[in-house]
Amino acid sequence: MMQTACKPKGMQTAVQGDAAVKAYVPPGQYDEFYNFVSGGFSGQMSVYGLPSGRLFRVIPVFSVDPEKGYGYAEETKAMLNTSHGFVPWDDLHHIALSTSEGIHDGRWAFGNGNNTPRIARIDLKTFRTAEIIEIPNSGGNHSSPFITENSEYVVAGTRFSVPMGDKLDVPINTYKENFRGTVSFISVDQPTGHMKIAFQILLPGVNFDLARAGKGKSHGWFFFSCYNSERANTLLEVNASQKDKDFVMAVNWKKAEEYLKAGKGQKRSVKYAHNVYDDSKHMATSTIENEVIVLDPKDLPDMVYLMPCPKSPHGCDTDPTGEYIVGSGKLAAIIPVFSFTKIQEAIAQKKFDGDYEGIPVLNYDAVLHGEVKKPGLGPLHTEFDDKGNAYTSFFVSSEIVKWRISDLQVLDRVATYYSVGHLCVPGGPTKKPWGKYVIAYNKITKDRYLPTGPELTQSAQLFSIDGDKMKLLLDFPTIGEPHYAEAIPAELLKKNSTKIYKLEENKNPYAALGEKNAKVERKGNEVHVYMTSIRSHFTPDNIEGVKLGDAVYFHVTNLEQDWDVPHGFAVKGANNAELLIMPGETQTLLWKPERVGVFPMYCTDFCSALHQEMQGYIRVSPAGSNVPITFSTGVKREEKVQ
Ligand code: RUQ
Ligand code: CUA
Repeated sequence: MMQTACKPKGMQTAVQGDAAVKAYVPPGQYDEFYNFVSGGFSGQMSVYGLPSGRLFRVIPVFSVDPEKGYGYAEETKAMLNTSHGFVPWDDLHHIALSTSEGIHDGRWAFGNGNNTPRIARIDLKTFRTAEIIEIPNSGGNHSSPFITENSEYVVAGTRFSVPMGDKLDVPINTYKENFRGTVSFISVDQPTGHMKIAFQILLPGVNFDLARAGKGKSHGWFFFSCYNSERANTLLEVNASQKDKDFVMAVNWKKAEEYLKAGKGQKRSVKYAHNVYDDSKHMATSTIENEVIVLDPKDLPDMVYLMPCPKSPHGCDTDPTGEYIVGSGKLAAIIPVFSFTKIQEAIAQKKFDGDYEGIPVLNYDAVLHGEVKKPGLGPLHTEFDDKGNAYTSFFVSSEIVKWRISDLQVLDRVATYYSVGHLCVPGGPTKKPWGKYVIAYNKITKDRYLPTGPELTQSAQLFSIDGDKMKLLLDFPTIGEPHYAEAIPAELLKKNSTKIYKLEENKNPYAALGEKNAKVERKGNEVHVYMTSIRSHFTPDNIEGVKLGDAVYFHVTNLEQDWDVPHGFAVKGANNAELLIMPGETQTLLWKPERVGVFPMYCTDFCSALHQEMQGYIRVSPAGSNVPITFSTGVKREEKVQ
């Protein structure tokens, strides 16, 4: 059997038969699935339709987005606050869609910020970021976010181990003594979704890579892949690849909950931000928290176990039944599959091969269901269908390999172009895979698209999995570098989608709920413009009395109560962004004019036939001038004109 995937000759012909029909969604018709795709180093999450691959929306999460004013509008700035101050960028790798009883429920999507460790919750009614919580005692929040069966917790594991507590200024080469890892269990309040760090588990200084919750029979357990068990602090490419086996870590989080209840946790002082967006105030608030509770498995037995796993495991995936846990060693030539039942037996019978830093190591053979032999090179991630099959991505050999969980037989393989990272089967990480497709998110695009200079588009590929053989249906470009993605039936979301924000529910303190309430007020050197927008004018659209040195706050309320009628707002020389204001919403742009003159402002979203008429002027006079504040639209409401 072909081991390394050579590129087939004439790969353009790799698409056969009815592929075009299967991926074609005629104009005006809806896609079958929403596909939530992480944006990698763009820091955002993007939403595509499947099977068409059409892009619907980029949801700003960890990075500012001038297109929507996210991170620029005064109301949204607090979303990007951290213990390091305002951080306008991050690296989003993984998506976790909320589940109830292990099945997608369509409430929220979670995403991780790797660089300045954070977890975000996106509300799937509004497709907006609703909450961001920073993770203390963490560095490179990669093993994150992964979700338990009923969305009780989203879990975040640190990639980098770091010094913590009060011993922070230590030589890097004291890694082995001073660096530790943590995994954090963040509770999710039902039904509001509000997040809270319930507890952290303190762990040896290895790197955590990925994770999955148990489900079904393994509900109450969590599995993490760990590499760098060598605990190297330099040249990891060599020094963290010394050992034949690293670990998959099994955490009994129900046990952790018992310890927590029994008061066995230690309070640690830390500093992290917790940011919440309020949909009625249309405004985010940021709170700095000062404490977490840490559980140490050295003192608290029966909570954490390690299982040897060949060569630097990356993906760690549990099948829909919860019985099987698949480890994927990036440098391994087999795929080990662990059995939850055997793990429980091995624990009961104490089949340990010693310990690692005080944590019991289970005997490899005792917990192994079996190994998939000769699957390919560089296994990374595994997804599942509803028929007992698994699909594993192979980075080095650029292929997807389908294999059967029961007898570990390889059933099919298909080439990807090129170097596939994550895979997505709709519902693949849940108890109920929706099946039908597998999508490959590739790291390299090479010659698949028209060249666009040194950087080529990022790329996804859609394959059908409803027959015996996987078939390539479609290539589609993606935003940022896609890592993990999830897909959910459109039916589960589309009926709940928010169409407008109700004006009568708008509690923004700067809202003008009607043109009569529009006004301009001076408070010292702040000028507050309470402005409204409706097709096709602003109230007010002529403003005078602003002076150099003033800070002008445009609080714009969109009075529309119709779906899909946002208005935009921009003013010449503003050195931040536009606003894009949804129907019924209020958003604020801060403008500090730096010269005297009359400055145009206009609506940036083509809202009506007279959109191009939706404009106005604001006059800026020299500092110390005595031009009074006046404002108007059409008829002057204040008589005195300079
Ligand atoms: S990762 S390509 Cu950042 Cu999820 Cu495996
Ligand atoms: Cu409002 Cu264009």
